[in-house]
Amino acid sequence: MQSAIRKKLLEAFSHSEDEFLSGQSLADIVGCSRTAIWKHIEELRKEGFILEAVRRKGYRILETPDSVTENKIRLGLQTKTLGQVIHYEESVKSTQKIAHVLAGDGAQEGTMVIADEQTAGRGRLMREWHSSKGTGIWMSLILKPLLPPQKAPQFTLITAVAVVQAIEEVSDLHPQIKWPNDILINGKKVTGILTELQAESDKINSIIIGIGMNVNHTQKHFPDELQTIATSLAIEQGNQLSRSELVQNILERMEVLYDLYMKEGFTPIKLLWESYAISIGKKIIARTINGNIEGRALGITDEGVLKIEDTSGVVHQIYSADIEVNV
Ligand code: BT5
Repeated sequence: MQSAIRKKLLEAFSHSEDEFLSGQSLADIVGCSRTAIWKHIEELRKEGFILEAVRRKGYRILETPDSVTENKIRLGLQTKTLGQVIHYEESVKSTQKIAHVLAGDGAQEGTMVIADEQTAGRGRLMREWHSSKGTGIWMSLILKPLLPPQKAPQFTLITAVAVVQAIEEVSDLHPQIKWPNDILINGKKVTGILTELQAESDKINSIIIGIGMNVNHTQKHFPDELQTIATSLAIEQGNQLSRSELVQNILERMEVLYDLYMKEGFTPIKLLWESYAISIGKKIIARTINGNIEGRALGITDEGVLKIEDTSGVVHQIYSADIEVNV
């Protein structure tokens, strides 16, 4: 977590676009000495930011590194709550694990943990999540909605919509959502979402939303077992994308959708979700811990639960499963 000075400095640069900002005006905006400003500028340089300094004009940012550090995400981030506290680490076992500890210690709403690499990233049911260094977005976001725990699964669907919208914003791609937590492009998984809870019987304390997105992977980055099932945005788009811009977009979209959800409930989210969903109307198999259910996916309920009609016409409500489409 960084100082209030660094936060204000990056905000000033976010608003200045290509204009120079003099050392004195930065000192005034931020409320510190020119020497302090200079020290922060040096820190940014060490992190790979290229800053031009011109006598009598001041400073401007020419280039930023392709990183997902706190400074990089902060520069230009337009949210009120989400991502206002950022914990960046170069390498962690799992951002989800750290977010759980922070949430337990009373982290404020919108706190996020992000890492350049995870060595023990995980999916649902403790499955492995492959998170190679410098290639993807490995992040966990803490939300604290005043809601009962039964509502938590809806947050996977809200997040899925935010992720699809963010990808559409920065690329020409049109991802699809496979209920409940997969984002696919051309049938291959590009993002997985993991929603976990800290709750009492009647109220949520924190929701911890893990997002794993393959961004700049080439096919070589994936291990054998993922070769045929995983893809990245770069593979599909044909060029590399800025991970930090994607993170900013995810946070901004998520903030809008979260506000909408808290004001108007799940119905508007459901409509958006359905417009991106891959499985609706199709024949699917749902593999649940209680066995497989085969039939036609009818859609989701107002609670975000999947409805499947089997061959005898019975409609099943599925709360958690892995889905196979087009069987
Ligand atoms: C998920 O689980 O899809 C949720 C993934 C959440 C990962 C994020 S990263 C940040 C945060 N910190 C964590 O430790 N986790 C979260 P699930 O639906 O269970 O899918 C897991 C399955 O996806 C695995 O069994 C593999 O088959 C496949 N898989 C693993 N790594 C992948 C990757 N990088 N891209 C595509 N598929 C992958």
